[in-house]
Amino acid sequence: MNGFQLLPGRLDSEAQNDLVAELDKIFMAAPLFTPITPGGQPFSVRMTNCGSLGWVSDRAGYRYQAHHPVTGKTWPPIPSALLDLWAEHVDAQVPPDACLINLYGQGARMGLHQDRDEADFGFGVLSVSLGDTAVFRIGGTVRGGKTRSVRLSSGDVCILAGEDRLAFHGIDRVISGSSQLISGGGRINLTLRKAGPP
Ligand code: MD6
Ligand code: FE
Repeated sequence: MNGFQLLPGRLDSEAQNDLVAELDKIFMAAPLFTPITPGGQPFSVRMTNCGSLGWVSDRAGYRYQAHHPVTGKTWPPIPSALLDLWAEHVDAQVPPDACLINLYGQGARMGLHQDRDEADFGFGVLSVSLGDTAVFRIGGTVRGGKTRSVRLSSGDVCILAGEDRLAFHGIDRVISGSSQLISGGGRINLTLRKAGPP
């Protein structure tokens, strides 16, 4: 499996609601926090993680770590429905060890970036979108190259693998009011990764 793969409507509304219920429990165990870039700017999204490793960012840099930066506790486990998605679409032998959870409230976006803090780029990154539709932008592996825009709606799954594993990508904006899934509105993006060394 290679490149950028979009699976529109991969999760039906029942599966989406079940995931939101799981996420409500995760947010209690691992509260959302606002990360800071190494340069000191706050992100517009709030984040948390599940899995044995979680992605964090602060003045010291971007990294994966086993503990929540505020509570100091280990992250809660990855819901089994997400493990099943990974096994079906990314790797049936090696499970993901990290799931980054991003919450987009009013006006939140995500600048163009590469996901490159993982030990082995041979594993793809699988993303699940929930709630309001996002305008996703994806380009090539060189910053400043040609990009295209793709809408990610609630229940869509996309995968960056193979030649697109290090493609630049980001979220230009979220279309508020486009979904009723999340109470209070907004969008949640989950990205499953194999972050740690073998
Ligand atoms: C988002 N997604 O959808 C941001 N990363 O909110 C990502 O940054 C992303 O969609 C790696 C692979 C797929 C993604
Ligand atoms: Fe990313």
